[in-house]
Amino acid sequence: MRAMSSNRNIVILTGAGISAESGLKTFRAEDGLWESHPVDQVATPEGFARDPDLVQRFYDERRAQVLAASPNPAHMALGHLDRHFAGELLIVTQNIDDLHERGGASRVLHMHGEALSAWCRACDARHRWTGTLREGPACPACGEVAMRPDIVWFGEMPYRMDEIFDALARADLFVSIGTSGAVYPAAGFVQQAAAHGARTLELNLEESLGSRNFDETRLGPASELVPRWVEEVLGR
Ligand code: BJW
Repeated sequence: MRAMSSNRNIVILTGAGISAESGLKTFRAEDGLWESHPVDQVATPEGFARDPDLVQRFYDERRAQVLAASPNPAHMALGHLDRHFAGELLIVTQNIDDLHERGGASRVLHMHGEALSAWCRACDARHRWTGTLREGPACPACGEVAMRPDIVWFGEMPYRMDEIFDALARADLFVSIGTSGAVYPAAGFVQQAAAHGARTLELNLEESLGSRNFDETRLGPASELVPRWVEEVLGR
């Protein structure tokens, strides 16, 4: 088995678990987001077409929660890794919060969109958005009232998949942090990376649906596991 510090090309996949200790709810826990907001109502294009006000209110609240949250030691450790790791690194996050960026990371790709972005369906422009959308503000670019959350819902294509697949093919270490392995295509990244020869490591509070696919799983809170793993990688 290769030593962690010998890795030159790392792909990290993060999920809701890395932001749980920042106070942002995960989806599939007993008190998770899908308990109070059925997924087909708030996270599908059909749900949005049926009741746009409900969906806009859900994401208006999520946006406010993101703005109020702060990065935790796991985000800070990945920011430190990003600034000090000389090899190739890509943090692919399923999360729509900006806590990786506020934790100091810049090599971040948001495959499921961003809470602080609004997307105009009339002119395709995207705008940084910190306010609400439910009252139907006009698009700053074209003036139409057609803005939706810039979020990838079920049945929609996640963002920048070509870049992600290229990075997975080059990776010699794939690390998954705080994700249940319930949602594709992200749940399949571990097998893709392994097929190209990468070592695979999972950091999670508990065993996930995908645990059996990893070379190694470490269990515990991300705020403890991630800083420890980053120290290993940087060889300190
Ligand atoms: C801690 C912790 C702590 C807690 N420390 N850990 C079969 C094959 C392929 C696709 C499909 C398929 N069957 C159906 C599909 C399609 C569908 C899908 O996957 N459905 C499943 C239900 C099966 N996928 C799609 O529709 C996707 N698009 C698509 O597939 O396009 C076609 C395509 C094909 C091939 C290539 C490319 C494209 C789109 C999926 C969009 C998902 N959108 C959401 C909502 C929007 C974002 C938002 O509102 O925030 O994204 S759903 C939701 O789930 C959200 C998340 O990003 C995503 C993943 O959840 P995550 O992050 O794993 O959270 P949880 O709650 O599930 O888990 C938390 C974990 O943290 C747990 O494991 C805890 O233990 C852990 N944890 N505290 C460490 N302190």
